Amino acid sequence: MNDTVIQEVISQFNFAGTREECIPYGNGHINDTYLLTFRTEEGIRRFILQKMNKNIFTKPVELMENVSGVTSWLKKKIQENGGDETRETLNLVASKDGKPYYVDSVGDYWRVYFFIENATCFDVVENENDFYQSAVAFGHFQGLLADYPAETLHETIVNFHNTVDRFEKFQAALKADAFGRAAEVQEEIKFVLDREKLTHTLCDLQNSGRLPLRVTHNDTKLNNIMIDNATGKAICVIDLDTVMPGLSVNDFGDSIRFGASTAQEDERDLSKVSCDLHLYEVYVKGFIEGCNGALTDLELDMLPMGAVLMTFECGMRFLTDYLEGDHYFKIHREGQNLDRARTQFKLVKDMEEKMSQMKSIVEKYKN
Ligand code: ADP
Ligand code: GN1
Ligand code: MG
Repeated sequence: MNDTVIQEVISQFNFAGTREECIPYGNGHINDTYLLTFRTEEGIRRFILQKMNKNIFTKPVELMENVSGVTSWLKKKIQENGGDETRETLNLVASKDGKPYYVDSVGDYWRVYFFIENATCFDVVENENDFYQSAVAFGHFQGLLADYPAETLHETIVNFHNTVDRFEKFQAALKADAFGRAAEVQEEIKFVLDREKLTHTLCDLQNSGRLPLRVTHNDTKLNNIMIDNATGKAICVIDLDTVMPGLSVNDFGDSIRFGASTAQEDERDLSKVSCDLHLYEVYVKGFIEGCNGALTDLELDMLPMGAVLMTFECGMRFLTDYLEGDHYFKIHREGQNLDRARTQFKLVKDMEEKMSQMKSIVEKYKN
């Protein structure tokens, strides 16, 4: 990143001390994230500096209204519950003009969060307790936001988890085949086209009102949770860009897609990729506990479907992006989005085979 721009941005926030470094940080696929370090008289102070992806988040001001609203709400709830609001929610640093963001001279939007110290984000489950903790935290997160005035939330990405719409976008990308890549991925394309009917399952239940709309996170990857290094507890849910009204089963499903997989999201050796039913069970237990009785019977019954559909949808999104020349998800090597799509489809296939076991596991924790 151009250091002049970084200088400009940093000068627009009130940081104490002298800047030590500003380095790219984390494994997010969307925003440009930096770790920003200052040396002050009291010691080292760290911050997360993020350039928001304005191609994806086309209304950054509204997005930041959501983030400010949700973090203020969570702060109040955490204080009421006797928690530590400096670590249990993201805390924004206001810019010099009092806004929760700064627009630089080329029109990019930046924000700063206090760095949550002594906590870790995991890209794979190293310890099943971390996964269990993340389940409780994501379930609990929904509970804390259950009475949030949902009508004040902006839809930051329209149709974000509308799987039917995602399917239509996939078909459009396939038809255009702008990069001439369709011919080499016929097997993956067939995998998607064969499952058109599946894409309607949750959307139909949502449209008929049988599944309730809740305030959900919508991007519940394990690496969007911070685990306290000392206690092993999930302390903070991060990456709030997609908090919007949505389905609880999708929040559940996206966590399974990422965390119950036996391999990384972009693993090339597909023999390593499957859905680990033990990890699935660990998450089911934690999520149901974290939701604390809030889920309806139908939501509980649809949890396994949420896992299949979120995985399928994500695979379809990776494949769409591959066909469109990788403009959405960041890639670090050629073919990475195709590799990501392949792992997701392998997982879908595996989950389809394990569906009856996945249902029985939910039954076990239902009451
Ligand atoms: P993206 O939308 O690109 O995934 P995230 O907001 O998830 O961006 O941030 C990327 C990574 O930066 C996270 O996975 C986490 O490792 C780190 N991170 C983000 N916010 C904080 C924070 N307040 N304190 C410590 N680390 C953070
Ligand atoms: C993106 O922002 P990040 O890396 O946590 C994406 C999710 C996908 C995920 C796949 C706003 O999440 O929807 O499931 O990549 N976020 C957005 O890893 O599109
Ligand atoms: Mg993230």
